[in-house]
Amino acid sequence: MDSRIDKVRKVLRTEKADALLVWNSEGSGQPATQWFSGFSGSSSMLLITETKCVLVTDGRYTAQAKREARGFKILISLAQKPTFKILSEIIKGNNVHRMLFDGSVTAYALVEELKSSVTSEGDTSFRKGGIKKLSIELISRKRILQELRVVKDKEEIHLLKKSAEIACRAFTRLLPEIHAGITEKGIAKRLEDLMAEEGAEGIAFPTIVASGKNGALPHARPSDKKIKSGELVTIDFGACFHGYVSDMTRTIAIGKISTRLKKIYEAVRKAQELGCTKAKAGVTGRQIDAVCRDYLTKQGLGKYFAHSTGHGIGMEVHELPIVSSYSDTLLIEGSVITCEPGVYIPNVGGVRIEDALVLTKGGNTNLSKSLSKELLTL
Ligand SMILES: [Mn+2]
Repeated sequence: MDSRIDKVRKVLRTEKADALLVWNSEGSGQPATQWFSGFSGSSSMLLITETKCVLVTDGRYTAQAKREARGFKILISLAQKPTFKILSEIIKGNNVHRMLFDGSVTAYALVEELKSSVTSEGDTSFRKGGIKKLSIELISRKRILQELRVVKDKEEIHLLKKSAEIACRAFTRLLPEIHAGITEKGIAKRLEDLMAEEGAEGIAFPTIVASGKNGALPHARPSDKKIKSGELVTIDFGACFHGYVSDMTRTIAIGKISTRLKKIYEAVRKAQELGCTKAKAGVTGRQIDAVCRDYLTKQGLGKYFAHSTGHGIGMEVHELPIVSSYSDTLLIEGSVITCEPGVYIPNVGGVRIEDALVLTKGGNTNLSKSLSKELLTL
């Protein structure tokens, strides 16, 4: 955890700021809080300065915070002493004048409350020190919490691998159970149960199962529709393991499918493989997106590929880096991204294939390589 705190302090120096505030309000900001401190509770306030690490939470989490957030000073908010009051005292006691927060995960209402609370006149704790009003500047650095997590360390890569392996094993067990006549919802439910059996502590996101024409909706919700022979079924799923998520997609055929669907499948498979081959440290998201998109365009399918090629993944399903046609940032070794081109044709169906890749200097490690991408007919 120390190197993570060091990263924050480096940012504080560049930004000439005295503290980073992470507000974890029933989940928002939670992954960052856990990443910095180890604390996995749903509600807390974390403040990191050049010399101190403080975690404020409530009575529900006293024991848990002490156990998980080693290296952090734990303070418990009470009705008589709410979090804002504790924060005001820390700010005052540590000469915090410029405080960073991540505007992309911190509620506007909270920032307003914070402003009025920490700068309010007449606060007794300030009067004692002879200060009537605190002058504090709140600076939003959008996505700073994800930026800090963009390069994964060894332990994180290990957990992402485990999370992917759980999902892969569950899918492998699911396949023999799939046949015409079962519903999309039934498949989704079974896959989620299998992931739990394989060791997932939860699902990364609600499983997508889209069959036949439903496959034309990239993020279709599983329905009561029964899958039929001649259809493609797209299954997009992931597990959560020790706070780290997996995300993968396979499209399978039920019985004999049309030549057109087969051609679409092969085009997506080839595009996805081109993307996987391109992905490595030193290239941009735009370059990976371009190889997939250009290939599909050449096949006359470009206009049916209506989303970006991938996204970063870690403690959140969608995090930095960006893997799309508008990202010119060079990808860094140790980042983990997905590669998931797809084709969605209204009233016909769709195909998506997705793997998560750990970027290395010369290439990448595919976290879902145990799942074949050859068209599987069940
Ligand atoms: Mn994805």
